[in-house]
Amino acid sequence: MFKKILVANRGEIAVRVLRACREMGIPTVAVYSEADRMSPHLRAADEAILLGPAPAADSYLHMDRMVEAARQAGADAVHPGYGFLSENSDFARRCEGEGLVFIGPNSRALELVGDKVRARQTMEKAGVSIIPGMKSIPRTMEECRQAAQGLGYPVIVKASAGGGGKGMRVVSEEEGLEAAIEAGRREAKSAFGDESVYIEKCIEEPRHVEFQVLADNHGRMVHLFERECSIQRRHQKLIEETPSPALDAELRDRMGSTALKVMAAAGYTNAGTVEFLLDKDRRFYFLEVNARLQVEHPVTELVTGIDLVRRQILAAAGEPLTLRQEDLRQRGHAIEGRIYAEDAGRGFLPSAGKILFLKEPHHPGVRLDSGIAAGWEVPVYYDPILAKLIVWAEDRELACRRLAAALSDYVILGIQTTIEFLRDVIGHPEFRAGRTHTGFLGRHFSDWGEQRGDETARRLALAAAAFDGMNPAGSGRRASPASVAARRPSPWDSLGRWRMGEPS
Ligand code: MV4
Repeated sequence: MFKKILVANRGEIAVRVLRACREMGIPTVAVYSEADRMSPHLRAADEAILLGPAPAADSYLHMDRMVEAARQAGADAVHPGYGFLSENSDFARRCEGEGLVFIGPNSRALELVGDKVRARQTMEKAGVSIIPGMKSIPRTMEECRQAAQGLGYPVIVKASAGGGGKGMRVVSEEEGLEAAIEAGRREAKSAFGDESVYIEKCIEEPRHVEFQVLADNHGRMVHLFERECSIQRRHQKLIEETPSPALDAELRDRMGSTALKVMAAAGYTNAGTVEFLLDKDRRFYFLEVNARLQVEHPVTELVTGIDLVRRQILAAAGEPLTLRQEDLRQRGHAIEGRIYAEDAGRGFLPSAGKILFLKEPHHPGVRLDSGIAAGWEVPVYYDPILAKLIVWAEDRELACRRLAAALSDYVILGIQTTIEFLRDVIGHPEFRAGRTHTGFLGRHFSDWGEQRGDETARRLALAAAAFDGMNPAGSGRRASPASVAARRPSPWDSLGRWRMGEPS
């Protein structure tokens, strides 16, 4: 087993990975930027090394500094988490060259799945159904016009180096095609340094269903079923669940087998996810491979009982996979809500600042993966995810209720978060009915902020009063949160009960 693991990340995912290492008895080293000197992830590690200034390019994305930190600490493996360097094949190769084990897929597989057009070619050859579209990068506009006409509008322009929706444009008629291709090229060039774009048939209002795969270095592979991730806003996921309300045993079986076929064709190792689009007629298409541990991995852990980070570490150390597909089961239902430092009532504007007060929910069947603490300042430099609230229950309805209850008992003062927005989504009748698709939030929640204008002002006033009342250095007017809550009902009732010494 590894002598020491460097966790090349920050926030909740660094905490998550560091905890898995601790359970396994593996010493750890955390890294941090100047903006993260006080960050909670440092306390989850045995030691910590400063990478550099706050901007990610000077710290969490800086390969030389990362490798140097590993050398300095005497680490022999690196866990990249998600984002930052996690899907960078140059970094994976660099680690391989420095005698550091990259806890993720091998660099060849990383490279293949990072190139969308190459991945499509590979998957088609392997007999996997891909979205109808171009099989190579077009050279002329005429080629694009022909292809789009053949596919039928609407079509979608995608960046070959892309992913996550960058450089992507929907085109509803020929008139807009040329402009969309030009715009897509420019965006792809600036985002990925590669202006290659291609055209696919647009699948309308699809569901996003992905399959978790685990593979060892010896050709063994299993899938750990699906996650439904259709509740997104501008390619930022907000809620994920498993099982998907859209699958039955037969479809799940076919999609799972296809996911394994995809990963085998890519020569994939370690943990990864195969994304599919599922259309209204239950046809599914390969979309892309996410070559990392994903943000939403905990829902899979809760229904399968498998610790994915532990399995990643074992696989990277060369251990053979001991799981057998026929032994794996989905038990009950899990849902995750993502807590971002964003003002959902104002177009999800980032909301950085100090966390003045924090009360976390402790319900049965609740897991909280968090990277924050009271008194800590949320930096403006990084992805705004603060924490993930994940619940498990016997069935979907109970899981929804449990998540709603836990969200009601989750209080973060000082910054705006997505907590209330999540509670409203969970409570929506269409969500409860399982009728989710990638257009769900746009259809049902695009005016949420306007309805909530007064509510936000009221909440700010309550937050200020509550904080002043409990701060010994406050104004001394003693507007205790309990009295505030007594005059004004929810959402502070939970906080009020807690302050009165009655755990909620
Ligand atoms: C699509 C699509 C419809 N048709 N491709 C968005 C991110 C990138 N991973 C691929 N995406 C899409 N590709 C075709 N041919 C719709 C989306 C899409 C989407 C996909 C997954 C999850 C959420 C989404 C939200 C909007 C659009």
